Amino acid sequence: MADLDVTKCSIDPTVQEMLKKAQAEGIETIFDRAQTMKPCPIGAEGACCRICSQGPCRVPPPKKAKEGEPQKKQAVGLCGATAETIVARNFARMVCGGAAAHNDHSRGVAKLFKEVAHGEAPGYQIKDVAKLKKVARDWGVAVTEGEGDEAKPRTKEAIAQELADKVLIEFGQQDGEITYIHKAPKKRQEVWRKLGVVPRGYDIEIVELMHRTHMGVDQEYHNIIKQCTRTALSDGWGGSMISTDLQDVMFGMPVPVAGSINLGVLKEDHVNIIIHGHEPVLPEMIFVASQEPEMVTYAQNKGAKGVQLAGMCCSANELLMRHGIPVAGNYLQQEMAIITGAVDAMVVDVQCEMQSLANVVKCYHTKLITTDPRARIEGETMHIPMDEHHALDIARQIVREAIDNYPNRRAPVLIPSQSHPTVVGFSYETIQYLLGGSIRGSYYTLNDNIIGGRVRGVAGVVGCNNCRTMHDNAHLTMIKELLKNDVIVLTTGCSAMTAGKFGLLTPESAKEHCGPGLAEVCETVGIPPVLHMGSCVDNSRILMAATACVKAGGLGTDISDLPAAGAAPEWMSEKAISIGHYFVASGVYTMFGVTFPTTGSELLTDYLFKGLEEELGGKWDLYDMDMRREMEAAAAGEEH
Ligand code: BF8
Ligand code: SF4
Repeated sequence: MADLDVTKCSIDPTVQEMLKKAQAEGIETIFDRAQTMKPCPIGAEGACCRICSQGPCRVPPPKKAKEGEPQKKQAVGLCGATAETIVARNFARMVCGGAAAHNDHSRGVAKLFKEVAHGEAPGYQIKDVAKLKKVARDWGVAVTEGEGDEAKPRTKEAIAQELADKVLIEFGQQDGEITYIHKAPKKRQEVWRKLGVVPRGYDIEIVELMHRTHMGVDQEYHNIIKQCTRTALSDGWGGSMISTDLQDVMFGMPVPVAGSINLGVLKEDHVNIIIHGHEPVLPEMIFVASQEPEMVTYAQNKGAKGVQLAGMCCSANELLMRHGIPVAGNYLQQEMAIITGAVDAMVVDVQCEMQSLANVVKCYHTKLITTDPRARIEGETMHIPMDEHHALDIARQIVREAIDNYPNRRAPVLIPSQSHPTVVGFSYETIQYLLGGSIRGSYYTLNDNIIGGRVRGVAGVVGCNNCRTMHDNAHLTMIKELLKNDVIVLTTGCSAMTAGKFGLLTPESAKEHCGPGLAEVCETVGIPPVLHMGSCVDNSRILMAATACVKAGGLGTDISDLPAAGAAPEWMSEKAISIGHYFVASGVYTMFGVTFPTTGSELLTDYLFKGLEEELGGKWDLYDMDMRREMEAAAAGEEH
């Protein structure tokens, strides 16, 4: 275990408190490992190739020669691959990993949707018929049958069955264009068509990019990045958008709802169940099961007052947005939750679940339950696989496991006191409604405020935590700085949770944190200055909000004309790279923090940071240490 200064690990007091407890109890966490294991500097800049067994070949930029000494040449791989090729291939494989995660999530949702449409998934339903019809229209599925006066509404099942088939076909589609591309502004579609980057299907782009980055295939970096663009677009304007839409249809479209966030939402005298992961399919049923009166009685018979469900990572965002289920924390708090000693079961599905959970639970009574056949964890875990034909039964089994485990609590329980109220649930449709009321609901009101100078722009601040940088600090610093400058913030993922934990997801916070223009707008509309739009697949909602701004008029004819930017100041996952790249491809200036995975090639990084702008109107950038210091100094100046 490392000697940790917990105040440098996180700005979140709950994390600091739990880290102290972990230290006292001898539990190793990711924060210890971050101290003892330094990242490989060559891998960090993308300059290590290990895609064939002649490598790994390392090609970092040569050190600058001392005066009078000859400059060393830039190394190439054994096969002659240049740094540009190697770094581009590594970047591309991150895009592949991220897009695959989102598109495979989406496939699961689409398959469930088909079963629901055919009445083969008991417990699930088509909850939001208005959204079903809206999505059906996007896909060219008729919502009525018969002509003219004879026309009658089709049943929701008939619409859903046809829609499900159309959606599922696009996963394996080989040619043509994916449907949702047509929802982008016309001018954006033309940019993509001209460049030849419109995705044909959701699987094909990932497979082709994997092929092209195999040894000895695509060895021209512009060409590799071009396929990255096509693949990332198949995520943002494809898989992610499908997940968002079909989840809304089945589980309900989010509308503003109150919630609370941080480890303080756990209750010492309740059975605590944490839902952790990304796919809301089983969590929706666990929510139902945990509320059943028999289940509450069962918990009471075991000595608990009830069942407290709380979320972690993006499954949390999904449940929070639709049902107001409290959030226990973001990515770097998963080990911390168990260290409270109060979690009776942590139920995981897919993505962002650290394998170390299996190690931490050994020291507590917590049951770690995996539920997806694609995501098992070695060690002391329990596997209860999801089956959509019996989802509610499985959910009940899981809740009962947690309740049965309640009497086994052993370590001293310590739940941090902090939790903060939030208002969440801002789908792009809801924002439209709030901005203008039901009659002339329109993003025009926002545009009008931008044109009038009250709001200076829109920023999407999204993405992960990363233990290589102080937990939550960069998110909070950046968001506060944006608000101060009258920039409204749209947020998702772990970043949204940071905003919530530090009190920025309430309408009242506008007065305290925003410049006068934005504060006035938030007060008039009654919204928080930071709008929680959901999980990471819900970044598609941000794309739709940007498109709605373009369509409302007055700010240009393309997303790249908007005063809008994207940022993931603490990113760590491959999904973040796919998201960042589809933001860039959609015409957005996109800034990532901590490190950037292509710095091993100046040429390639220059292309991503400058060259792409000429083609796509958007570009990558790095939120580097200098910028950060400046912002932190500005923030500190405010406080003193
Ligand atoms: O999908 S923000 S750490 S939890 S990857 Fe993971 Fe990153 Fe959090 Fe959600 Ni998104
Ligand atoms: Fe080295 Fe080329 Fe093999 Fe990569 S593909 S490991 S650069 S020989």
